Parts: sequence; structure tokens; C-alpha cells
Amino acid sequence: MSALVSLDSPVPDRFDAVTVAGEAMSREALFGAATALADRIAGARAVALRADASSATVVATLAGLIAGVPVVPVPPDSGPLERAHILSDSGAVLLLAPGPWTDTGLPTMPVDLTARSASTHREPAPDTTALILYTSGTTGPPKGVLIPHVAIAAGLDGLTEAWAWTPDDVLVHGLPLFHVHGLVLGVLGALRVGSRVVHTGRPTPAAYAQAGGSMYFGVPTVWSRVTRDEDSARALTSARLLVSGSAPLPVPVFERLTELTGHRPIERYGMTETLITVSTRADGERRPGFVGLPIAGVRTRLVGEDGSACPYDGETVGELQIDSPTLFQGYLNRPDATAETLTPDGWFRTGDVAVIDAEGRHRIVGRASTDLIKTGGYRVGAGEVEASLLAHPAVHEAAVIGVAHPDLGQEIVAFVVSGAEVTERQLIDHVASGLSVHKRPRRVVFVTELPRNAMGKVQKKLLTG
Ligand code: MCA
Ligand code: AMP
Repeated sequence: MSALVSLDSPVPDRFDAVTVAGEAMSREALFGAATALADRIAGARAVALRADASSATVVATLAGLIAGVPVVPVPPDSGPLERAHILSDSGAVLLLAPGPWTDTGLPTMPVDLTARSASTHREPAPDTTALILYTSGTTGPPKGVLIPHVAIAAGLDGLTEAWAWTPDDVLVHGLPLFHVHGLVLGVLGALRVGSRVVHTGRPTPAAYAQAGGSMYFGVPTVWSRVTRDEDSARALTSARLLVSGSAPLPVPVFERLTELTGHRPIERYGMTETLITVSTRADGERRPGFVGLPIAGVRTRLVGEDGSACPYDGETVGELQIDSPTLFQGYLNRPDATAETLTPDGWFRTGDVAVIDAEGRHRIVGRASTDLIKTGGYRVGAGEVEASLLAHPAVHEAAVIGVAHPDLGQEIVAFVVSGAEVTERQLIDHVASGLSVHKRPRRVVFVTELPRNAMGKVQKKLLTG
């Protein structure tokens, strides 16, 4: 059995301890099915999982934890190019819950929700890789982030304490189950704490309103949509905590949500590589624009461009660096990229620019690089979208940026120099045919040339959408 999550819970089991997209399972059923799958995958180097919003995804993830086999959740909307990269780079030997993916070249195994096993698996060592999550960098294809059991346990325990999360809570969200937010916090968090969880399938305001939870998770786009559906927003009044993360929560959304629900949302900050490191506390001040204090066990520091420590005066901006038991083990197969993220004294360079005030409250100001875009809470590398566009025969040059957008935070806009007749729609569809849906540009602007400096480097700051 895994020390990260176990069947034991301080509250009595229920038939609907975990509900995903309308399908309910008790903890006993869930762990029974997961152990049966663990029996079958034990010893595998890594297993991939078509991670749609389903009970199968929960069972398969749990099976990996129990068996000590790294799980590679693959976005269900990923196009063939992205999927092929993830499957080959991860070294997965098996694809679980393949659905329509019959062309991957990997042996497949369906997830049987009715299977049961009570066999005992040896507890994985704390540094066993639990998940390999693929995430975008500024250039190149996504990198596999190795997340060990011990990091997940530390991160979840820190949040449990900060949010006073108890087994009596009912967690509700509808976030994707292939990222930290939805899968680690939204599923493993509930399983570790022992609280019920309702995954709504999609994170719509109406589904959130109907679920009657005590604790809700959303990315800012979700909260922005909740504020535009006032009846649904008012239904959240009876909740205990509304939690926002994965991207900056605009202050007007914070304030409107407070007016409609009576709750000042909790904001928390993290990365795939670090898990969640900073959060406002359930019993602390919740100030719009601020993400709070480091969670238990996490140390942060601000470093200026010259490498010197920045004062915590609420004004001086510096790069946020993290030292934490929640840190990843590195990028799979990419020691070069891993080394770049670490300082000589072993701190993780987030690439986020922040300020810290005299009380230690953190405010994220933005990212150091414009080439990492956050759209709807998804992290998208400009370079990956540019490479996809450049692979289209009609595209000579391409530059991709994130443009401020009221609903998505940023929207992806591509500037293209084309050498042949091609439409905006054709290029958007071309990107979607290889990558994930959310990596599609929303708009394509055709230009005769891209602004370049004397060295020939594209001046993205001069591109305006
Ligand atoms: C999108 N669509 C398009 C285009 N882009 N159609 C044509 N051209 C395009 N360029 C389609 C979509 O497929 C969708 O279609 C419809 O338009 C609406 O899209 P959208 O506005 O994006 O809305 P959505 O599909 O409802 O998505 C919004 C969302 C989603 C639900 C907020 O972005 C989301 O789930 N975000 C969560 C991301 C997340 O969990 N990030 C966590 C990583 P159709 O309706 O037919 O599908 S961060 C993390 O893990 C860390 C550690 C952290 O801090 O949490
Ligand atoms: P990902 O690895 O997809 O989680 O993306 C991590 C990035 O999301 C961070 O480096 C930040 O730029 C951004 N991010 C996450 N949470 C927040 C937040 N609460 N406020 C501002 N930015 C955030």
C-alpha cells in the first residue's frame, strides 16, 4: 500500500466518496479496483494513461501509486504529434484506458472498475517517481517533470494545514486530470485527507452550483465565468473555501466573487516543477493580487538581476526562487534543462517575477519570459506553437505571443509571414491537428515581415495583437 494515500479514512466510507463526471465509487471500491490494476502493472518502468475526466483516470493513477510505477497522464485532447512525443520520451511500456487511441504502438490495458484485489504491495520508497507530468518550456516539445511520492505528500500536507482541510470537507472541481491542479490537489489531495470529492466533468458555473461542496477549486477563467453567472455564484455562499490558482486572479474577479458569494477567495501559487508552494491561509488575510505565504516546509527568496537578495518591501521585484520538499526530481532525459533551473546552491528558479512585503506576503508580478503563455490556466510554450506553424508548407515565419484577454488571462496570437495562400482557420486547425486543443492560436495575424533587431532576433515586444 502507498503511504501517500491509503484506504483508511477518519470518516465512514460512502458509496459516493469519489464521484467523477456523475460516476460514484466508494473508497473501498476505488482501492479494490486500483489494487487489482496495481497487481497487473507492478514492475513496469512507467505506464501512460489517457487521462480523461473519468473514474478510470482516478483508479489508474492510484494503481500506479500502489504499485510504485510512475504514471504518465496524457491529455485526452492531445494531437498525434504531442502524444507520440510524450509516449516515446516517457518510456511508458503500456497505455492504460486507451479509448480511441489504438494507433500508438504500445500495448493497451483497459481499466476495470469492477475488479477487486486485496493483495498487499510493498510500500514504494519516498523518492519513487509517482507522476511524470509533461509541461511546456519556452521552446521545444514539452518536458517530463518527475514528481516523487515524497513531494506530493509534503505539498498536500502543507495545503491541508493552510486551508484547514478536513475529512468533513466536500471538494468540488472540474479541472483536467493531467495537471497538478486537478490531479494532484483535486484527486490525490482529497484521497490523502479523506474528504469526499466531486469532479463535475467540466468546470462550468452551473455544475459547481449544483454540487453543494464545501471547498471549490478553479483556475481564474473558471472564477471569471462564475461571476458572470450570478445565480450559480450565489449558490456557492454555503461553501467554506473558494480556491483559485494556476494563473493570476484578476482583482475585479476577486472582488466580484466576494460580492456574490460572501467569500474572499484563497489564492495559491505553484508550478508543475515545485507543486504548490505559496498560499493564503484559511485563517489568514486574503488580499486581492497576493498569493500569501510559503506553506509549511517551503522557503522562498527574491533575487535581483545582479544576483543580490531583494528587500522584502512590497515594491522591489526579483525572481522568485524556491527551496522545498515539494520540488521535482528533474526533467526526464533532460539533465541540461534541469541544471538550468537550479542555482549553484540548489534553489529552484521559477522564472516568475514577484515582490514580497514586510509581512512575507507574496505577489506574483509576471513571468520573466514572454515565451511562456498562460491561457485558461494552461501553460503553453510559444516555441512549440511556432514550430507547429512553421511545419505548415505555407508558413515562412511565425512568432507567437500571449495577449491579455478578459476571460482566458492571455490568448494565443500568432503572427505569420506566409508564402502561399492560406487562411487563418487552416493554420489554427493545423496546430490543433498536432498539438492539444488549448495550444491553438485564437487568432492569426498575417504580416509581411516580423520586427527584428540588428541580430535578426524577433522583437516580440513590438508585436501587438
Ligand atoms: C479553443 N477552442 C477553439 C479555439 N480554442 N475553437 C476554435 N479555435 C480556437 N483557437 C474551442 C474549445 O475547444 C472549446 O470547444 C471552446 O472553443 C471554448 O474554449 P475555451 O474558451 O478555452 O473554454 P473551455 O474549453 O471551456 O476551457 C476553459 C477552461 C480550460 C475550462 C477554463 O481552459 C481549463 O480547463 N483550464 C484548466 C487548466 C489547468 O487545469 N491548468 C492547471 C495547470 P468545446 O467546448 O467544443 O470543447 S497549472 C498547475 O497544475 C499548477 C501547479 C497550479 O498552480 O495549479
Ligand atoms: P504550470 O506549471 O502549468 O502550473 O504553470 C506554472 C506557472 O503558472 C507559474 O510559473 C506562474 O507563472 C503561474 N501561476 C500559477 N499560479 C499562479 C498564481 N496564483 N498567480 C499567478 N501566476 C500563477
